[in-house]
This record gives sequence, structure tokens and C-alpha cells, in this order.
Amino acid sequence: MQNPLNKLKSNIFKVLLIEAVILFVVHYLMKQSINWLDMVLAAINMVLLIGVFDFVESAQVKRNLALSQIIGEEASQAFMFGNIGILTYDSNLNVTWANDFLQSRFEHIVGKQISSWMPETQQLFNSEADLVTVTLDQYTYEVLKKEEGQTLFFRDITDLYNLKELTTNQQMVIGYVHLDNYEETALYSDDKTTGQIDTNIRQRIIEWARAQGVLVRRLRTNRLMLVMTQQLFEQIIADNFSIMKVIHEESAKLDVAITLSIGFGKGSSDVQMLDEMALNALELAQSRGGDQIAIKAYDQEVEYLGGSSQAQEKRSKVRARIIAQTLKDLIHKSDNVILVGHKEMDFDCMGSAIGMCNIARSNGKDAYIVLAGGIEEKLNLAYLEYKEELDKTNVFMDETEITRVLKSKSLVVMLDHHNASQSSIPSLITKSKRVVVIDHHRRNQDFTFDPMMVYTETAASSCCELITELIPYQPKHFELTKEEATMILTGIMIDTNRFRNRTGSRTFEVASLLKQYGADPLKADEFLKDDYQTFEIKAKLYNNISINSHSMAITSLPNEKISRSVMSQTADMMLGIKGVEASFVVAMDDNDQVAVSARSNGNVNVHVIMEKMNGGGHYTAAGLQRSNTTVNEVLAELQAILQQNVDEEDKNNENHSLE
Ligand SMILES: [Mn+2]
Repeated sequence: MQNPLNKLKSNIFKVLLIEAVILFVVHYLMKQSINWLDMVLAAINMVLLIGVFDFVESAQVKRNLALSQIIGEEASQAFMFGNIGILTYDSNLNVTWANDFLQSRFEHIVGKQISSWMPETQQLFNSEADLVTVTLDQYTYEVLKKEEGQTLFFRDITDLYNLKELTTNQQMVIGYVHLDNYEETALYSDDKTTGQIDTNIRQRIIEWARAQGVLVRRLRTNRLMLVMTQQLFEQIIADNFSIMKVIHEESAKLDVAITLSIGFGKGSSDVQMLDEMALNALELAQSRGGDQIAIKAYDQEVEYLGGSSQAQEKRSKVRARIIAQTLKDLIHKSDNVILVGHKEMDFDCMGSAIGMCNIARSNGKDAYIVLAGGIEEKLNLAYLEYKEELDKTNVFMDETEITRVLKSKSLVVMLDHHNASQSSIPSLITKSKRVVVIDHHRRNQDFTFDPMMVYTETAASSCCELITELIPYQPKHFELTKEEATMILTGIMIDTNRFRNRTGSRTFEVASLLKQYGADPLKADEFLKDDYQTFEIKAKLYNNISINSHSMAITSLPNEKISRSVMSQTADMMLGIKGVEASFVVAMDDNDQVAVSARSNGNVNVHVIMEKMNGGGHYTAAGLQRSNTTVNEVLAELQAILQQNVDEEDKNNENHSLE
């Protein structure tokens, strides 16, 4: 359209020039005055100018006419039949023309402003997408922008879209419900209570499922299977899994600690895969402490809902005995045993490794403790002090030495962690075919390796506690020196902040057993004392504490490197402030990463708060590390999330008071 207009302009200019020359020649060279010639030329000029305006006005119309000519009458009918729309628009995105199909679907389409009529097309005009899906008046269209020439193509995909939605809605979802603590409770309750549990709790789940239209089958006394469509599943999600609350209330009435753990598998048409996904999700929900829902959608990360009560002490001694037996069998079938802790080995790693080393040896196998990937400062001092004694009964090895003793039938035991990347030698985990995990941290993802046995117990205070519980099931000649027992006790003391946090009756039981082997609590306390520098850093952190309206204490130090253990100890100590329910320490760690240590007294779930910032942990102890950022940036993010929590809680309280 631009070119013919330019051509016309230059033609007019040429004519005007010729006229000027003629007038010049006639008036000045021929010295004649011919008024009629002037008149004629002026008239021609006017006609030309009118012609230009007319051309510009009709250019758009002509272009559109040309398009409909190209389309032709038959093609137009074909578009009608195939539900294909075409429209053209001007530079202001106003519709200038639309084909018969679009005219039949929309009244007064010409002149409409496209981006306000169909806001979804915005992406087409700022080149974010070539194709968008638009729903208008119960019809769904795919809209394609033709690269040049201000034209949009429409394809009616309503049927396809509806069909897709129908298929998704009808897809099967499989779920497993587990009644946490049911067996333990039933074991110690009288028949009357057990009967009440069945009617008030188990039956309520069945009623709830039936009311929702979900197929429910009892598999075991404490386990149910659910089958439903995706559509029903979404309704249940929208209902916020009200059954969880019901069970909480009923449990409270009966004074039992039964909660629900639910795992769901969805997003696949392969039912066997769904089943496996649901079972894995359930296991994850349980290993995170139970009382929560884990949803595994095909090809997506596991999503968690709930988790509002702290893991209760619910481990049965039976489980420790079964684990001890399984572990013994595995040790007997292995060439040797390699004990690996996490990077920056701490007392809990070291203590549990020493305990396991003795368990392996009492079962007739050589065992080696990996000393790689860094060691925590206080542990290092303690280790050096005890080295001579410890070396008599334990073999500590660095990375090269370990590769020399590693055989195809070595049993690799991961202690106090469950993530291969956190291991002091990650390749040891990923390469080995025989891995056992013993840990007390909540799992938040699938294993990246294939373990032979997993013993994760989030209700335990420490890995040392889990290992010590296995001691009574070892051969009679099992031995621990008093130095070893002291190291294990120190592991428990540091993870419980000297028997203050996460301490259950079984923590004291194992402490008492360690005492029988000669553990020295005074020495352990000595190991945990701060040097002056650490004391000073902690004092600085205490100085910066601020407490928000919901009793959460936060402190930070922007310019000092602080070890992770000092951060977590400070967070632990901050819980000692009267009224404080949760504490957060934000600072730069030894590796120049910004770290957050979060602790809770049990009323606030700091794990959920840290997860919002991509961290992890437990209900009462969680944290995160992040590189390429500053302490103040992370602090601001944390404060925003805490504020959001406060706002949500206030809102909830308002709603409750309205009820
Ligand atoms: Mn630990």
C-alpha cells in the first residue's frame, strides 16, 4: 500500500513541476498572459489532490476486497464448514474486515478493538507467542497471527478442548490412606477404645470417601485404598481435605494420637504406575512425620499439603528390632561396611558412625569411617583429643584410602543424611549398589539412588539415638569404650540442644544405655563449649534480635562468616526467650553462601516456611543455603514470608470469630 501511494506522490510532483515550467515559459519568455491556461492547470491540480485522498481512503477497502477475492465464494463456504475465521485489522488493532464465519459468530465485529475484545491476544502483538487459545461465548479458538499483513486466523477447537478436558477429568487417581499410630494405639488400648477408634475414626474415613463418590477399600486395619477421577480429586482438594480436620478432632476426643498420611498418584493412564506413585507418595508423607498429604503427578515434583502437627513419638520397639535384624543380615552378606556421613561432619555423624562401626565389627565384618568433605570445628578438637583411643577400635579413612577398600559387595551406610549430594563422598553413594540410609531428617524428594534399606525416623532426636537403639539386638560380645560412648552421647546432646528439643522418652533410654558403657556427660558438655570468638559472634547475633507480632524472633549479621552449627545453636538458644515460638538466624556461612537456620518450639511449622524459600528440614528445625545473594536480600524475603503468614493467620482468626 505504501509503494503505489509514493508513486502517485512523485507523479503529482512531476506534473506540478511541468506546470510551473509551462507557466514560466508562457508568462516570462513569451510575455503573454493566458488566464485560461492558469485556470485549467489549477483545476487539474485540484482533481489530482482529490484523487490522492480518494486513493488513500479506498486503499484499505481494496486490500480487503483483494483478500476476499483471493478467498473466493467456494473457499468462503469451506471456511464456514471447517470453522475457520480470518480477520484483518489496522495499526490501532481495530478489526477492518472479517470473513463470513466470524461474522456469523460475532455481531458487529468490524471496528472492534482486538486487544480489549480478546485480552489473550496481547501475547501475539508483543511477539511473546505465535498462537494463543481464546475462549469466547462458550467457543474455544486457536488464534494465529500471520507474520506480515495484519491478519489473524481463527480455528474453532471447542470440541477438541472439551474432549481434552473430559479426558483429563476422567483420568484415574489412586490414593492410599494410612492411619498413623493406629497399631501402636490399638496395642495399648482396651477393647472399648479400639472399638471407638474403629467407629469414630476409620468409619469416618469410609463415610467421607463414599460421600465424595470415591471408591474406598480397606486393605489392612490401618490402610485404605481410594480410587477416583481427576475431577473428584480436584473437588476434594478444593474442600481442603476436610477429613484431616475431622480425624484430628475425633482423635483429640478419644485422646489418641491417630493422624492420617495420604499418598496420591495421578496424571497417567498407566494404573500400575499410578499405584506405585501413590505408594511412594505415601511413604514420603510418612517419612516427613505423617499427618500430611503427598501428591505425585506424573513427571512432576511431589507436592505436599498439611503437616500441621508435630511428629509424635510413635516408633515401636518392634521396628528397631526388625531394622536391627535386617541390618545384621545385610552386614553378614557384605564384604565390609563403609560408614559415610554428610559434608562438614558433625558429632551426630561421628557418633553414629562409631556406633555402626562397632555393630559391624561385632558381626564379624571390617568397617571403615569416611573422614572427608570437612569436619565441624568442635568435633575436630574432640576427635584429636580422643584420636589415640578411638583409633584402637575404629578405622578412619580419607577418600583415596576408601577407594582401596571399596569392593563390589561393600555395604555403604549413609548416616544422618539421605541426599547423595550432601554425602562427604557423593560418588560413593551413586556408584554403590548396596546402600543403607539411616537418618532422622524429613525426606522431601525421591532418592536419586536405589537403597537396599531405609531407616528414616523423624521422631528420633538424632541419628545417634537410632543407632544406639540397635545395640541391644547385637551379639553378646558387642563392646563400646567410654570414649566411644561419650562421642555418641555428644551427638545426641548437640542435636537436642542438651536434651531440650526433640527429646523423647527413648532419647533418655539410649542416654542411660550409653551411660552404662561409660559415657561422660561432663566431657560431652566440655566438647560443646564455645571458644571466645564463637561466644562473641553469638553475642552479636543476640544483640540484633527482633520479635514480630506473632512471637517469631529473627536475627542476622550481614558482614560476618558464621559456621552453620553456630547459626543453628543460636536459633536454638533464641527459643529460650520467653514467649518466642520460632527463631530464624540469617547470615553468611563458611562457604560464602547465605544460610538460614530456623527453629520452632513445636507450635509453628518452620519446615513449611523454609520450603517456601526452597529450603528443607523438619517441623521444628529447618534451614536453607543460597549462593549469589546477600544476607539482607534473604532477610527481606524471609520477613515478607513471615508477614504473609501473619496476615493469613489474622485472616483465619477473623474467619473463625465470624463462625
Ligand atoms: Mn543429626
